[in-house]
Order: sequence, then C-alpha cells, then structure tokens
Amino acid sequence: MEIEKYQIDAHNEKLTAAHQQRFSFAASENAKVEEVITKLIKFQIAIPSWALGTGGTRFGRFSGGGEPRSLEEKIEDVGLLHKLNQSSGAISLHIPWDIPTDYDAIKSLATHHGLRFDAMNSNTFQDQADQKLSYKFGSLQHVDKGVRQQAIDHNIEVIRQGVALGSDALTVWLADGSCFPGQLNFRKAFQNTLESLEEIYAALPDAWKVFVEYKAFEPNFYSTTVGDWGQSLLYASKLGPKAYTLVDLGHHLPNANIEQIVSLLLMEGKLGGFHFNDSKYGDDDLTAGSMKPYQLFLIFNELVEGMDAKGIDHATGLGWMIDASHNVKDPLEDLLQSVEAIMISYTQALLVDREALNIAQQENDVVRCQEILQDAFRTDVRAIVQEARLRTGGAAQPVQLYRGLKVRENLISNRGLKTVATGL
Ligand code: AOS
Ligand code: ZN
Ligand code: ZN
Repeated sequence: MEIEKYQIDAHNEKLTAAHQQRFSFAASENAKVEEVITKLIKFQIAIPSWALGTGGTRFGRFSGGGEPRSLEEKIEDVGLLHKLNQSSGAISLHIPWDIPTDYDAIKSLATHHGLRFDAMNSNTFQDQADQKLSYKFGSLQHVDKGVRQQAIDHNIEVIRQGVALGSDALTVWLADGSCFPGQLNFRKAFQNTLESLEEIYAALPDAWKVFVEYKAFEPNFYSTTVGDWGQSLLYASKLGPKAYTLVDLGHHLPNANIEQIVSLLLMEGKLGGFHFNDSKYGDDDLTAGSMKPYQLFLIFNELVEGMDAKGIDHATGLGWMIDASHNVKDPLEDLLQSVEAIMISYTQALLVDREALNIAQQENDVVRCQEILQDAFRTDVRAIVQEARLRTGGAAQPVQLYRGLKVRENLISNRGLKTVATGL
C-alpha cells in the first residue's frame, strides 16, 4: 500500500488552524525557530529492517499481523513511515536476514520511496542453516581460527553487499563473551577479536566506516568482549581512522551517564553513531523517549554542543538509527513515536541558550545551569517539529493519519494475519 499526497493534504487541512495557533506562539517565544526548522528538515533517522515486525521474548511471540515478509516489503514499510514523517529517509539492513536477490530492483525501490541505505549489519550471533562452524562459543573472539575466519568472511561479504547497495558503513555487534568465570581468557579473547576486526577493517572501501557496538551483557552473562565504551574505543583506536564507537542507549549498566560518554567520544573524534531506544532495566529496546525523556534530551544537548564545537554537521556527521523491538505495539506506530521523540529532544537541545550556559558554568552558578537546561527541556516544541514536517509534505499527526487510513488493516489484508518478519 502507498499513502497518497491527497490523503496527507486532507488530513493536514483539518488540523491547520489549531497548528497555526500553536506554531505562532512557539515562534514568538523562540527567536531561533527558522534556523531550528532548517536543521530538523535535514535530520533523518534510519529505520532498522528488524524493527518492522513484531518481536518476541524467549517466552513467546504474539504476531501483530501484516508484517513484511520480504526485503521489498520492509522497504515499503519504511517508505510509509517516511511519507508520514519525512524524517525516516533511510533503512538499515541486516545480513543474512535481508539479502537482496536483485540489487538494481532493490535500489530503485528504495529510491522510489526516498530512502537510502544506512549502515549494514552483520550477524555472527546466530548459526544459519547452511553454516559450517558454530558461533556457540563466539565468533571473532573464538579459540578456533576456522570459526574466526568464517565470521571475518561473513563481515567482508556484508561490506560487499553494502557496496552494491550504496551504503557506506558496517556495524559490528558481537554477542561474543562468556557465561561463566574461567570460561575465557579475557586477553586472548580481546586479541583474537582485534585481529579479526583488523582483517575486516582492511576490506573496507575508502569512504567506508566501521562501527563497533558495545553491550554490557546478554546473551553472555558473565563477560562481553566488547562490553563497554572503553573496550569499543580501544578497538576503534587500534583499528584506525575509519573505526568508530557506536552507542546503543540500552547497552549500559543501570544509571550509566550516557551523555558524558557521548561527550567524550565526540571529543576524541570516535563517536560513530547511535542506536536509539529506551529502557527501564537493560537492553529493553523500548520506544525512544518512553522512559527517560530527560536523558534523551541531555544526550542531544551534548551532541549539539560537541558537534557545534567541532563544526560537525548534525545531519550527516554521525549515523542516526533506531534499534528497537516491539512485543505489544504495532511496530510502525512505535517507530513513528520513536522518531517523534528523537526530533523533540533534538529540537529542545537546539534551543538551549549555549552562551548563557557557558557563562553560568564559568561562574559555578549551578542553579542557573539547571534552569537553563530545564527551560529548554520543558519547552513544548511539538509545534516546531510539526511545522518542519508540514513544510516537507509530511503529515501533521503521523500516528493519527496512520490509524485514519487503516494502514495496518490494509497490510493485514495484503500480507495476512499470521506473519513472521525476520528479526529480533
Ligand atoms: C543487540 O543487542 C544490538 O543492539 C544490535 O545492534 C542489534 O539489535 C542487532 O544487530 C540486530 O541484529
Ligand atoms: Zn543496537
Ligand atoms: Zn541491543
């Protein structure tokens, strides 16, 4: 199914008067509003192919229905999101779940929907049916060079596929680690992983980047070989200038100060990209901004401050992506909510009075510092985000229109009720 322009126009028309009122108030309150809107229009957040279907837990999975059954249908789904919000102009593929059969056809389908291919994701955390050696005890860290080589070759193959699609980055997330004390020699595991990553790094085309994603725990419960930003930064530094750390918001131990991590990685020129999501306990992969919106704002505050200090373009300087899983929500509605939450936090961060904050910091005026940050955080910027969306042809209220057009019902009647999309 496709959403037509006239449907968006009809929806927007009904909401124009109310929006105009809210937007003119927001504009009168914020001198920077036009500058902010220009930045919002450029800012695009990639959608991961594996977040388009209903996920599950080890206890079960409840199909939502109408889920994409092929790469083509995944691209169509992201196309629907982008039509509605004009901020989801990229898709991130996962190999081998999304291997294209016809590269040109896939590329032109993506172009038709206004999408580009974001970072490619390799998979050495599962055994595939036709696979010779098992990843049960790790992949790039494995004690057996044969297993390591198989995982290296897979990553190089993923780069090759990414090149064919016009992507320019590889994200490596490893499940490697150990479940029990004594199982692993930490130093050997690190060195094996580094050597394996070096071989993958050597296969990167010139303009490519590799993102090393870290995660505190799960599926290994005692140690993870890329367990935190320190370890990721160590790999990225040893590998060279094309290697960066990727921050997934759900991959920290409870209460970690993620905004400080982000600030320092940016300072070192080693922050590569993001996986946005939210969590209460661990790697919950919940809707961005659904649990800790203030944290999301504080992260964007550091991003804006750090990127501006270094003259890095907000839209293109880092890889922006969602990484989520949906057990109870309609995945497309959830992704619309995530993108909205990200855009809101970004807008609020753009509104922070930087000059005043600098002065307050210099004067150790702690109270004033907090006032300045919270003044931006407590500003209702929804009309500003909506204005940016309207100016690019998006829907005033994406979730409302999605429901009004009965998109899910349509997808179910086309694809069926009992569907399974490959993913987490
Ligand atoms: C796993 O926990 C990581 O967040 C990965 O980034 C991601 O979910 C996975 O690579 C998807 O296959
Ligand atoms: Zn992730
Ligand atoms: Zn994760």
